Parts: sequence; C-alpha cells; structure tokens
Amino acid sequence: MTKHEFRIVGKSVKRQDVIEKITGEGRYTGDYHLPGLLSGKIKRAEIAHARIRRIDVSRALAYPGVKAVLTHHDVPRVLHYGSPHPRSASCTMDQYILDDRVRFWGEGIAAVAAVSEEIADEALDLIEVEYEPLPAILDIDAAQAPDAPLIHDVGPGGNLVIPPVHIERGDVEKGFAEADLILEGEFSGGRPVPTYMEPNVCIADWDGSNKLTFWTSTQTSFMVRGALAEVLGLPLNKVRVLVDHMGGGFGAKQDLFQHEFLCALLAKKCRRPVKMEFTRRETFLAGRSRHPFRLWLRQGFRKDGTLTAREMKIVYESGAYGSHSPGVTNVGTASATSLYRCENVRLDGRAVYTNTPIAGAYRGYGVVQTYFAIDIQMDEAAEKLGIDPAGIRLRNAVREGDIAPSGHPVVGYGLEACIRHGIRAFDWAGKRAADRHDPANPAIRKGWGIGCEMHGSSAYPGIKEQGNAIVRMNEDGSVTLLTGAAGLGTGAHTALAQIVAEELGVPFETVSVVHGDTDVVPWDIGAFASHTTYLVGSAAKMAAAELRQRVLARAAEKLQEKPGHLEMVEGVILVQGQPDRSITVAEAMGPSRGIPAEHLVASGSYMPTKSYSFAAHFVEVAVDTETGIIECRKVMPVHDVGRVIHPVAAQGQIEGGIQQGIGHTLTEDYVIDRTTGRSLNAGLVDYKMPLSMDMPDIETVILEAAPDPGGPWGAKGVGEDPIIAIGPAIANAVYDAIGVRFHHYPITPEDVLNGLRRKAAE
Ligand code: SMO
Repeated sequence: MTKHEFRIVGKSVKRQDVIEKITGEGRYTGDYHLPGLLSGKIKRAEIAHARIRRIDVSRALAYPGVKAVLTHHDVPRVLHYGSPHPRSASCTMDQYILDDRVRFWGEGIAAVAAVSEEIADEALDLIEVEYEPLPAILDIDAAQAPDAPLIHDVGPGGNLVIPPVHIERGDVEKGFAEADLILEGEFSGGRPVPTYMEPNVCIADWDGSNKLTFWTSTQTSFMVRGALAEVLGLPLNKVRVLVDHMGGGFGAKQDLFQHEFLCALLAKKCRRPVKMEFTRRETFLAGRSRHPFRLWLRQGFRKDGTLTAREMKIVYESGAYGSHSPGVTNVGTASATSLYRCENVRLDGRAVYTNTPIAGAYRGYGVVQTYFAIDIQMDEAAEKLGIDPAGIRLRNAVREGDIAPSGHPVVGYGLEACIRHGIRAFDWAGKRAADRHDPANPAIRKGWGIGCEMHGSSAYPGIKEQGNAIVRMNEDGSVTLLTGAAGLGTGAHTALAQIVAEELGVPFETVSVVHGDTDVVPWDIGAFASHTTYLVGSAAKMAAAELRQRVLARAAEKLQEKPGHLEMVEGVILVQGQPDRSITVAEAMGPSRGIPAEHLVASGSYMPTKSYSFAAHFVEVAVDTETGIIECRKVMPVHDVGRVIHPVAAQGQIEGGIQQGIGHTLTEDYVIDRTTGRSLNAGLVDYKMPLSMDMPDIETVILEAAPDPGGPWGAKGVGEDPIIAIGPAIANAVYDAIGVRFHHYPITPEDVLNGLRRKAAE
C-alpha cells in the first residue's frame, strides 16, 4: 500500500480528547471525588540512612479529624518490586511498603488518613521518630569502596543492585592494535527528573465484597493490579485499576509507588475512600529520576575514521532502591554495542545503591548516558583525524542487518537516511564553514553540532500476548476500541483509533476508544518503551481486519452476495463492479430481512520482535563568553519513524523530547547534598526546566525512510528517541563554538566560564 492510498493514517486528524483537555473538562485522577473521601499524607524521613528505633503515632492518632496512621508495624512485611513488571529482569525486589529502616532522605516512614489534607499534614508533625543514624553512602565512589557499609541485604553484595553486566565481542586487543588513533575519556551526568505536569495521584476505595477499586495515574495499570493483589493477598478479580487522562509519565510512572500501597491500606483500615496526591516537592523526593552516571570510554579508530575497538565501563547510580536499574543497566550497556558499528567491544555495566532518591525508568532508559559519551568521543575522533563530524558518522553508522543491542538483526534501518537528509536540509557544510562570531553581539560565539541515536521498542521475551485490542462494531455501525494502553497525553489513543478506522474502512469519527479500566479492557503490558502505536497498534489492526471480515459476512447475507465481492469504504459497503448496490455499515448491523440487530466483536493479540527507530539531530548554539550562558538556537531533528500515523502528534513528541533534552544538557539537575543526603532543589523554583522562551527554533523532519515489518504499515516508536541525540549534539556544538570540551551534563554557565579560563591559560 503506498502512502497516497491512506484515508486516515498519516493525517493529523483532530485528536479525540483535545477539546475536553483544553477546555478543562477532561478528567484526571485528581478530579475524582467520592463521598466520604479522606486525604492521605506521608511522613518523610529527614535523614539519609538510619534505623527507626522508635516511632510514636499516639499524638497524631488523637488529633481531631485523623482516621488512621500506619507505620512499619501495621503493614504487611512483603518485599515487592519497586516496579511491577512481573518477575521481570528489568526490576529488583528490594522494597518494603514501610520498613524499620530509612535508606534516603525523603523516604516515607508513616502514613496518615484524615478528613482534610491540612489535618493530615498537621498530623504528620505529631509523629515522633527516634533514629539510630547509620553511615550514609552519598556517591558512586563511596558505594563502591571496599569497606563500604551495605545499604541492602539483598543483591549480589558490594552495594551492587545486580551482578555486573559484561558484554564482549570480537578481539578488543587486536582492534586497538589496528588503530591509528586511540581516545580515552571519562564522562558523567547529573540527575534530571521527569517533571510531568500531573503529580502522582491515586484513590483507593473498598466495597462491601472486599474488592478494591483503585484510580491511579500510571503507565502500567495491569502491573499495578498485579502488585497490589499480590501484596494485599487478593485475587486479580478483586482489584480494579482505573486510569483516566494522564498529565505525562515519561517512564517514571511505570513504577509501583509506596504511596499506592499505603493509600490502599489506609482506605482498608478506615473503611472509607482515601486519596493521595503528591505535591510537586514529593514528585522530586519520592518520584524517579534518570540515573546519574560515571562512564569511562576508550575507542580505537583507523585514519579513515573507521572504529576498530571500543571499551566502556559505566556505573549507574540507582539511589536507595533498585527500581529499573537492572533494565537500565542491561539496556544501557548493550546500547554501546551499536549505533556506530564496531566488531570488537568490551563493555562493563553496573548499578550501585546509594542513600539518595530513587533513580528509575525515564525516557531514553539508560541509553541517554551511553550515547552522550559515544557521540562526543566520535566528534573528538573526527577532529583529530581531520574528518567532518557528519562524515565520520556516515562511515561508522550501524547498517541494516547488523546485530542490534537486543541481539536481533536491525530491520527498518533509517539512520543513514536521517544523517544524509539533515546534512542537506540543515546546510551542514555551509554552517560549519560560517563565521562563529555574531555581528549583533561580540561576546557570542556560534557553533554547530550533530548527534545520532537509535532506540529499541517492544519485545519482552516470554510474554506472547504483549499487545492486545478488542474492537466492537455496535448495532448502529459505531465502533468501540478497547485497549489497556494508558494515554500519557501523547495522542496514542487517537493513533489507535486512526489505525482501526483505516483498517476497518469506517470514518475516523465513528471510532471511540475505551481505556484504563482493568475490569473491562484487555490485558496490557503498559505504556512504555515507545511501543503503544507499534505494539497495541498492530493488535488493533489485526482485530480490525478480523472485524471487517465479520461485518462483510453479515452484509453479504443481507445483500445476498459473496463476502469476497464486497468492500467497505468510509462506512459504506459496496458490491464491487455494481456501483448502484451498497448499504451502510449501520444498515448491515441493524435488523432487516428477518436478521436481528447485533454487535460483532473481534480481538487481536500481538507479539512483536524488537524494533528500532533512528534519528540525527543538528543543532546551532550561541555561547555567551561573558555570562557563560549557552543558548540553543536552532534544532533540526531528523527522525525515521517508518510510517507516521499522526504527524502533528509525532512532531509534538519530538519537540517535547528536545525540550527535555535541552533541560538535561544545560540546566536540569536534581541536587542531593553529598554530606547529608538532603535534597537541595526539590521543586520548580530551584530546578530549572526550559520554558517556552528557552525553546529553540525547531524544524522537525519526519522521514518514512525504513518501515518496520512488525509495525502497523511500518510504523515504529517515536516516544523516547527525541531525548537521546540532542544532548551530545549540543555538547558538540558548544565545542565548535568555543573550543572547550565538556564530558558531563548539565553544562552550566559556571562550567563554560571555567572552561574558557582554563583554555585561555593553556
Ligand atoms: S523509560 Mo520508558 O516509559 O520505557
């Protein structure tokens, strides 16, 4: 099927939820109110590492309006996965709902339910805690010291979250022996936090049959259901999880959070519904950040720029609990086998516990860190060898059929197309030859940089029905799609409706989407890994194709024709070659000729293989040599998405990723005091996200260079990709502007001024 034949796919149709959202009518979890609703709050530790010697809640319990208080004495002592992936290699089981030990400043140690938020808050201050302080481990080095005290009893020891990940291919020594140039460097990065608009929120309500109804803002409703059922000792049909609109997740809302268990337990104890809503501050204290990291990279190159060997050691800082560290460490370490092809690699990846807030899944999942280092060193090699930075990338770029980090061969390969397109469209050669000075301001130096990325979506070994959809043709010809995929605000549900309408042959407006009720919708693995359109979209397409056959069979009965002679276009069923004979879908479904009205249902289940998307980002920066401020002026992100379902939604994803990436690279860092473990900037006053005025001029290019055979009409993921290449592209552009190399993020104005001073002293 060539593109011009699409009716709905590839068009930026009006998003189904857009009016309700922009008029404030759309309901989010925080908008729900139930009769008798109580407010839950969490008492948070103000110490980084300690044993709780005594916790006295009597004054809090006696406070008027307080209905229940929970401490570690009152909750089941069950270890759970910080993230709910069932028995998954992605996560560790190292958290109690409440423990008699504190492992980071801000960890929840007790919970209160009261008739109002204010009373619950006041009651927190009445809880008396006596700590026995333990030595706090507050950085990666301290965690790895030979005599370091252990933060956890579980795990392989040495404060490692999992045994080190080791990947070796080819002959690394031989590779370095063949190199004309060997580069070695150390890299690091801070702690960006996914500042979703909607702070975490949940409501728990138990009914008389001991069934729990649980509203929550999560990417993984079925995993939340599973973890709650397991910890609470309930069968799955006694836990109903509901997710309405969400104000973002960015990976962090994959986890099953402490407050979710506590909310359910408080509601049970009070026999009244309880709501727990994070403050913005709590999203920092108790949310999930990207993993801070240390990375050492050594690579060999031939004179022509060809990579001959790569050796990398990366340590991710997990914080106090494992959360997604196993997955991040595995995915992030393996990512260094690819992007730029290299036969001889030796990689070592670790994640270590520290007494700091929890790092977890965040858009770009371990890959942001490794590609930041690899793409900066690629630029250094280009300079040393006198090769153009885009040229050295074209020489080394992964190719179709190469082994991807997942171990599968790369299919749907579009990286070279992205680089080549950007070279032309950005006028790369012209820009790089241009004057670095800005005639308008003598303090400004301009620079241009490039970064590349590939990112995998989907494929979890062993789970056969990862993507599921049920499509129903109602008696009046309207269509209902049931999906378990959460809508994070990306437009994924609209894309799913487009896919169904396209495949079925009905108008887009006649398809409505039901989601987010685990009692109603088919099982879903969760909305993460950039896979909703790819994975659930494929399942929806399968379901729609089957439903189409069933509708045509019904129409054939009515028309007394063979189903094979019929086609369905925009809700009209036509007899091929007989333009005067047609009925509408509504007529086909409704009663006539003695056939009663009925609805028809079809379902689709899909097990994907790994799919990779590709991008090259071209960036222009302006560095103010007097203030040290880096301004990202222009970005041309060139993305290969295989097949675009909704261009404006895809563009929104890309622009949002660039905004987050600029934040990571230049201003965002959640800072933990390295002597006390205290959070220094938990909130949006001191944590600097880029605002609209900080945004560059973005000229997004979406290519359909290499459709993936596993996605609907070739569509691939686009969610995580845009955050990955922008960081190194900016760092490379800064070097182009001022001749100072930075191997860390965020690159602050102080760093720039210090760098310029160092350079002047050389
Ligand atoms: S960090 Mo993502 O939601 O796999």
